[in-house]
Amino acid sequence: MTTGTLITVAPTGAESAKADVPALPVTLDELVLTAKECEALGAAVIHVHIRDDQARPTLDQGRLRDTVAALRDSTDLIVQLSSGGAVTDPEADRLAVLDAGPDMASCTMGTVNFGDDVFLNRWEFIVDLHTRMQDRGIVPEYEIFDLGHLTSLQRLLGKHGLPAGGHVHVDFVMGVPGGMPASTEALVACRQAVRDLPEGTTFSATGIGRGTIPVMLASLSVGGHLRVGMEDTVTYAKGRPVESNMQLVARAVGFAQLAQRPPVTAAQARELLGLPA
Ligand code: KMH
Ligand code: ZN
Repeated sequence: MTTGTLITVAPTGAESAKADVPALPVTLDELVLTAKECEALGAAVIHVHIRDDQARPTLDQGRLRDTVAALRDSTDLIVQLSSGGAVTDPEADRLAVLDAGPDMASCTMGTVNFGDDVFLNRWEFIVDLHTRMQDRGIVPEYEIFDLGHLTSLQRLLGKHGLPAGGHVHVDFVMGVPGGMPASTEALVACRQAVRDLPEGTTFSATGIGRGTIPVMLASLSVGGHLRVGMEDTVTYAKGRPVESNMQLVARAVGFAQLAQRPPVTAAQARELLGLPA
């Protein structure tokens, strides 16, 4: 069992506008530079959403392939594409994300209200995503926005088997308006429910907005890993906008070191997540 901390950076997301958040990496060059700098600081996984020439979220197949290739050329980071996209993305486009051949892809374990929107994840769609990833050797990160999503994951694995590589890794996304709160109590409840999943299941956690720091500290204290980045928060501290993703990764690394659980390298993360070396 690793005692280190797996740090995932989620630098862009699909929700913030470049006009509102100028530091958001939206071009391929900005993304690659961010990836290199976050890797140097201690990130091991990059959770990727891409943008078009107008900085709008897109699941364009060519751009996704170019992005995977560029990140592999420039870094050793584990490339995790978002299959969640934006709330408006059709299921077919979200499934087609896998055609870009990432190491990992996200797989959200249920529908959730998402602010004023709905992030739709039908059971049949989840099964489709999970089985396609099994077929292609793409390792999922199961996104958990609510406690019941863990029950759905237990059902999924029971009916359709373990993911590629045989290791189960989940990410608690806490504090989305409509999902579970970004509280220590909710994280502990999730951590308890993880015990019903296959032995060795690992988890990371991220708190949205002001939940970032409490969730980070709570996750470290109960043996969890960390996801940070401008997808999840654009405010560093009260009244202080995030200057860059690197600022968030550096803070996470500092907390992990204080917790005596320093960041794992990308190579160690591959082993942890059941990815080929
Ligand atoms: N943008 C959200 C609707 C994922 O990347 O898989 C979905 C999301 C989760 O960010
Ligand atoms: Zn995402």
